[in-house]
Amino acid sequence: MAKLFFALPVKELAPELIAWRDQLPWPGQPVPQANLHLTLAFLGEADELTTRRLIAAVERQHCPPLSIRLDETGWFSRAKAAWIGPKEWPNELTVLAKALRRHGEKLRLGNGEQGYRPHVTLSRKAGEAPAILPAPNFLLQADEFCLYQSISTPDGVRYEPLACWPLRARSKEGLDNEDQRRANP
Ligand code: 2AM
Repeated sequence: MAKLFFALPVKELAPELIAWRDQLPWPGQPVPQANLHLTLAFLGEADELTTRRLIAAVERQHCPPLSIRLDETGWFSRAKAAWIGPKEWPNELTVLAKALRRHGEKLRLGNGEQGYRPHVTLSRKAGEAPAILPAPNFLLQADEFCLYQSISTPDGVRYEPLACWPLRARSKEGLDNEDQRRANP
């Protein structure tokens, strides 16, 4: 069984986020740079066949590239996670997150949570909210999303991408092909 989730990688921005966090009195245990991501949907444990079905189902998921301004910090008191996230975000991000959650639900995956609050967790086991002034201002430009497997190791958790899909605007050609596929499945 694999523990799965969908997320936007934050590869290019990660070093800047880490440098910013590390010069602040940020609460909790820092998340390592390689583990930073913006979660889209949490799926939980899935067997191999279900994972393959999930990947096949997501193949035709469309979403344009996303620009997400990370301009506020927050804290999930129950999860004890301190994060950076957007005050406002493109509707396409919510639509993508919900669609991916739905793909999981159709395969009986997920945790039943309905809301979506985009964030990048910067520390765990945080006993308090980060009190950060002035407000941050980073731009996350996402051009792909990935399905990750969470792997526990003696050195901590590691997230391995199992599959990634580009975020791109629908081309006229793509639409035509898709219309054709629908007409002649
Ligand atoms: P988060 O900490 O950024 O919110 C892999 O475990 C990722 O899935 C975690 O980074 C976490 O994202 C999210 N996650 C883990 N357990 C979860 C749960 N029970 N409900 C929702 N998201 C969860």
